[in-house]
Amino acid sequence: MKSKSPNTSLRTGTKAAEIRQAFLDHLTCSLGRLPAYASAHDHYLALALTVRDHVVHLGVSSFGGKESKPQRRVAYLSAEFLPGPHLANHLLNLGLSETARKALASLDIDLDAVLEQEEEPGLGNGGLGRLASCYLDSLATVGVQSIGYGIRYEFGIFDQQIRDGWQVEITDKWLHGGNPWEIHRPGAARDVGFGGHTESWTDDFGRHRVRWLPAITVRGEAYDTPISGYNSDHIALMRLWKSEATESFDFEAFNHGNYDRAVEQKVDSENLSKVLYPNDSFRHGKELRLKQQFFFSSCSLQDMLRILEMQGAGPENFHEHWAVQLNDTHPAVAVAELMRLLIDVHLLAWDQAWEITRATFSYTNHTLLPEALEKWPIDLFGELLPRHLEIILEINARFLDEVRAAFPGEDWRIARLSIIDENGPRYVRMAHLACVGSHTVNGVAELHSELVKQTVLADFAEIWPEKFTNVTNGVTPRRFVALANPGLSTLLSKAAGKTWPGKLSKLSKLEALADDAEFRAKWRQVKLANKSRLAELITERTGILTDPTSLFDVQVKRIHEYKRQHLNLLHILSLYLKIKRDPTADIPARTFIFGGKAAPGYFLAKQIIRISTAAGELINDDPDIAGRLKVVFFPDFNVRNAQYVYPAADLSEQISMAGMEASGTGNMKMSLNGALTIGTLDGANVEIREAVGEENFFLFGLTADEVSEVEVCGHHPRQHYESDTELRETIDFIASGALGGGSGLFQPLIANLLEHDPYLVLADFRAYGEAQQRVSELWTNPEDWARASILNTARMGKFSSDRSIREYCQRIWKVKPGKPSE
Ligand code: NBY
Repeated sequence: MKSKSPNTSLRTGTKAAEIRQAFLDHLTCSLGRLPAYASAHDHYLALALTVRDHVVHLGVSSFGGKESKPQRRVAYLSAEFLPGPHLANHLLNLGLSETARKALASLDIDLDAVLEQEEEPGLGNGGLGRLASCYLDSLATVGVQSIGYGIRYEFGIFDQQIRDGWQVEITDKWLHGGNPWEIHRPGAARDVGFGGHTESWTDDFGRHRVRWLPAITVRGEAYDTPISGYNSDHIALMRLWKSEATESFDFEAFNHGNYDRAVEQKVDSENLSKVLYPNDSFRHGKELRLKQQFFFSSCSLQDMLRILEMQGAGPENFHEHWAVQLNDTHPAVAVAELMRLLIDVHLLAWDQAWEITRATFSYTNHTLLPEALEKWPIDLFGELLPRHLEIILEINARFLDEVRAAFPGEDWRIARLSIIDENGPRYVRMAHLACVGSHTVNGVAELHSELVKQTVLADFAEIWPEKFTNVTNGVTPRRFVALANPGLSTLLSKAAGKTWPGKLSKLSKLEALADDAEFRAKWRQVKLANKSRLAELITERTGILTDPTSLFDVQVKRIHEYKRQHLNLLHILSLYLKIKRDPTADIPARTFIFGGKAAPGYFLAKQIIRISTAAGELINDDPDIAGRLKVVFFPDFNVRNAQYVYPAADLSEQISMAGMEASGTGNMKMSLNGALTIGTLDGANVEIREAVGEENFFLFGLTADEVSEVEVCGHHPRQHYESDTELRETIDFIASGALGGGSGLFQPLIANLLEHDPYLVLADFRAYGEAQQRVSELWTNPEDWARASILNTARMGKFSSDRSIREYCQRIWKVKPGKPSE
C-alpha cells in the first residue's frame, strides 16, 4: 500500500526527498551551480530536468523495445503546436505537484515562483496549433503510440505589447534561456532537397523510373519533446525539425576568398525554420512558407520510414504501421512526397504506392475562408519541387480519368475537381490534393463539416460521400480546468469524484447540485476568487482597476473581422452613450476584457485593437460612468495568460458571423469553467448550446443559411445604420473623433462597415444588443446565474479532447487506445 501523504505521489510513489535530491543533483551536475548561487531560472531548469527524467522514463517504455509487437502509430503532422508551459502540466499528470512543492519548500524555494520562469513555446498562431497540443495530451492520456511532427521555429509567434493603444510586435525569444524539455536526436537527422531537375532511367526490369536531382540539400535535425498524459504510462512525442546546412561552409568558395557566397547557403538553410508565419487566417504565397511545409513533411515521412525499417518492416507495409493526419493543408505536400519516396526511392509500382498513400493519410479541414485556402502558383511549385509537381500532375491525370469514366459527358466536373486551378494563372490547390490523397476528410464541428461538404469540397463530397465525416474538436480538461482553475477543481472533485480530469462525462454528477444553495455559494466564491486573481493581473499589466464583482465579459481569440470584436465594441460604446444620456439607466456593472493578437500586416485587425484601447481610455475614468463599465485590452494573450483568463470569465463572447468559425475551442474552455456563452449558431457553439441547454446560452444573430442568403441577395449596411438610431449614434460618435486621435483615426473601420460590412456586423447589431440585455437581466439574479453556470460545466463532458481523440482512433485511424473508454 502506497503512502497517502501528499509528501509522496500517489501514482508513482515518488517521495519529496527523492525530488529534492534529484533537483539538487541537477543544479550541481547539469547546471554547474552551487545551490547558494542559483537563480530562480536555475531552479526552474533543475526542476524541469528532474521532472523530465520521470517523463522520459515513461517515454522509453511506452515506445517499446524492438521485441514488443508494433501496433499502428499515429503521426499528427502539424505546422503549429502551442503546448504552453510544460512543467506544471507534467507535475499534474504525474501526480507530483504537491510532492514537488514540498521538496522545494524544504529548500526554501516557492514552486509558483519557479513555474513563473518558464517561457512557453509559441509555435503556433491560435486554435489550430493549440488543438494539435490538446490532441497530443489526449493521445498520451488514452494511450496511443503517437508522434506530433512539426517545425522547431527559432522564433515563434511574436510577443504583443500595447504602446499608445496600438499593437507592437516583439520578437519571441523562447529558446534564449535554454530549453530543458527537448532532446536533440542527431541520429534521426534527415536530408531534404529543393529545386534542381528530374531525370529518367530504366531499372533492371526495363521499367521507366525517375530520379530527382535537387539543387540544394538542407538537413533536418530532430528535437524531441515528451508530452505526458494524465495518470498514464504513455507519453506522446512532439518531434520538431530544425533546418541546418548540410555543410557548414562552401569551402571552395571560401578558399577563393568569396566569404559571402560561402556562408550564403548556410544562412539560407538555417532560415528555413527560423520563424513562424504569424497569420491564422490568411495564406502567404511566400516561397519560404512552401519550403517550410515541404521540409517538415519530408523529414517526418523519412523518419516514419526509418522507424519502419528499425521494426523490420518494408515500405509496402507503411500504411499498416502509420496513420498520418494532416492538420489542415499545411502538410498536404506530404501526399506527393510519400508517393515519391515509395516509387522513386523504394521502387514500388505506382498503383501499389497510391494504395498505400491513400490508406495512410487523412485530412482535417479547419477553415472555409477563401483567403486561407492554400494554393501555390504552379511555376513556383515546379521550381522548388519539380518531381513533386510531376507526381501531382500524374495523380491528377489519373484521378480525372476516373471521374470521366464514372461521369461520362459531365466534363464540367473536371475543372472543378482538378487539383490544378486553371482559371487564369495556374495554381496547385492543396485542399484538393489532400482530399484526393486521403481516405477520410473531416471538419471540426458538425456545422462546419456540413459546410465543408456544401462549399469548398462540395464536388468531392458528391463523388465520395463516404469519405467525409465530422470530429468535433475538444480541449484538454487537465490544462484548462485542473491546472488553470484549482479552486474549481477542488469543488469538482468533491462533487463528481476525483476522476473527472480523465473522464469528463463524470461532471454530469454536478447537475443535481445546481439546485443546492450551499453549493451555489461555493461555486460563486470560486469564480469571485478567480476574477480577483485576474483583476490583479490586469492592474499589473495595464494599470486598469477593475471590480471583481462586476460581470466579466470576455472575448479572447485572434483578432479578425469575422470574429467580430468590433460588434462587441459597438455594443460597449452604445452602453456608454446610454449611461451618458441617462445616468440612472439600469445597466449592471461590467468589465469587458479583450485579448488576442492581430496579424502584423492586418490593418483592420490592428484598428480593432486600437479602438478597444481607445474605448478603455474614454470610459474607464469617466466620472459619469463611475466604474460601471470598464474596458480592458489584456496584452499578449497566450497559453499561460489564457490559464488566468478562462477561469475568470462570466460571459464568453462567441460572436463570429455564422458559417465562419470552423469550431472554436475557447468557447469550450470558458463554458467548462462555468461561463455562459453569448453566441451565434456557428462552429461548435451549436453543439455547446445543445449540450448545456438553450436556456443556459444567449443565442442571437443570423444563421449560416441566412448569411448565405444575404450574401446572394446583396446587403445594404447603410440601411441598418439609417434605420437603427442607437447604431447610428454609436457609429457617428466614433466617426466624430470622440475616441481621441482625431475624426480620421477610425475612418477606415467605419468606412468598411458602412460600405461593405463583409461580416454583417450591422445586420446583427440589434439582435446582439437584445441578447446582451438578456445577459444583464439574468446577471441581476445571482442565484439563477450560478445555476446556469453550474449546468454549463456539468454538461460539457463531451468537449474533452479525449473524446475527440477516441473518435479519430476508432473511426479514422483504426488504432486501439491502451486505456479503455470511460
Ligand atoms: O482552428 C482554427 C479555426 O479558426 C477554429 O475555428 C478552430 O477551432 C481551430 C481548431 O480546429 N484555425 C486556425 O487556427 N487556423 C490557423 O491557425 C491558420 C494558420 C496558418 C494558416 C491558416 C490558418 N496559413 O494559411 O498560413
